[in-house]
Amino acid sequence: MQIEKYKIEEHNQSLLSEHKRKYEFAAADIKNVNTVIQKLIDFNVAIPSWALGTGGTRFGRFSGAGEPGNLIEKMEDVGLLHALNRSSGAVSLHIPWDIPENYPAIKSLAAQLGLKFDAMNSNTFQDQKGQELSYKFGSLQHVNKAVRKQAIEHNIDVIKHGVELGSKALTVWLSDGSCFPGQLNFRKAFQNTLASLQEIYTALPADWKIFVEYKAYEPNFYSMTVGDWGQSLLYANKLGSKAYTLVDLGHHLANANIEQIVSLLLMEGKLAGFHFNDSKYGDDDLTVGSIKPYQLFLIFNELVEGMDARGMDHASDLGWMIDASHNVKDPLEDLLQSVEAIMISYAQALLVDRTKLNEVQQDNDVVTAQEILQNTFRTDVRAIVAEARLRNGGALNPLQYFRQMKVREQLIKERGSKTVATGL
Ligand code: LRH
Ligand code: MN
Repeated sequence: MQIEKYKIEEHNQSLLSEHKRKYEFAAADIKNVNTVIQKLIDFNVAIPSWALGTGGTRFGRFSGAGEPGNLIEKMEDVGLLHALNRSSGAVSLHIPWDIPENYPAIKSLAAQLGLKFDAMNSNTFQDQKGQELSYKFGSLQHVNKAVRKQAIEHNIDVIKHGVELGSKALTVWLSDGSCFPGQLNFRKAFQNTLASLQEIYTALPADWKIFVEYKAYEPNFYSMTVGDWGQSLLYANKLGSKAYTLVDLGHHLANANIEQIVSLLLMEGKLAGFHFNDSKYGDDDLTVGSIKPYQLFLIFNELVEGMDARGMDHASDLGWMIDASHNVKDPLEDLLQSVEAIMISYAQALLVDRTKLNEVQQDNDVVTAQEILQNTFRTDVRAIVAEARLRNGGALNPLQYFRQMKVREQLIKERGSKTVATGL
């Protein structure tokens, strides 16, 4: 299913006067409003191919209807999101959940939908049918060299798929670790994992990057062999200049100061990018900005400050990806809300008066520093984000369009109600 441009124009026409009123009010206080809007137009967030169907937990999965039953339909769903918000112009594939059978067909569909292929994701956290050796006790860390070899070859296969599609990065998240004290020799597990990553690193094309994603716990519950940003950075520094640390917002222990981690990884030039989501307790993979919107703003505040300090290009120098799971929401509505939350936090971070903030930081004027950040966080930038969409050919209110035009109902008519998407 594709969305016709004239239908989006009709939608925008119906909302234009209200939008213009709100936009003029919001823009009145923003000196460089057109610069801000251009940065929003240039900014895209990659959609995870594994989060286009209904997710679940070990306690149950309540499948939705009209889900994409194959990679083509998943691409079409990402194309739908991008047609509505013009900020979802990339897809991140997970192998083997989304093996591209016909590269030319997938590439021409991506071009037609205006989509790029962001980082590829390997999977050595599940045993596939017909797989010779099990990953029950890990993959790149495994005590058995043959298991490590099998996992290394899988990652190299994933790179090959990515090269065919034009991707430029491999994300490696390892479920490797241990569940009980004494189960694992931490040093040997680290050294096995590093040696395995070095073989994968050697197979990287010259213009590729490898993203080492860390996670504090789950599915191992005593130790994870890439358990925090420090361990990931240790691997990335030992691997070389093409290796970076990927920050999944849900992969931290409670109350971790993620914005400080981001600032320091940026300072070191070792920040890969993000798996955006939100959480209250563990790796809940909830809608971005749905639980801790202020933390998301503080993270983007550090990103804009740190990227500008290094002269980085906001849109292309980091990996912007969502990694969420939709247990109770329509996957596409959830993703529309997540992209909107990211665009709002980025827009607000662009409005922070950095000159003034630097001044009051130099004066240890703690109160004014907080006022600068919280006044910006309490600034309603939704009309600015909507104006960027309007100028970029998108819908003024993507979620309203999705509901009013009964997009899910149309997908159900096309696909039936029994299709199940591969993924989490
Ligand atoms: C692990 C993770 C990783 C993906 C998986 C789907 O929790 O965040 O990024 O491979 O989710
Ligand atoms: Mn992730």
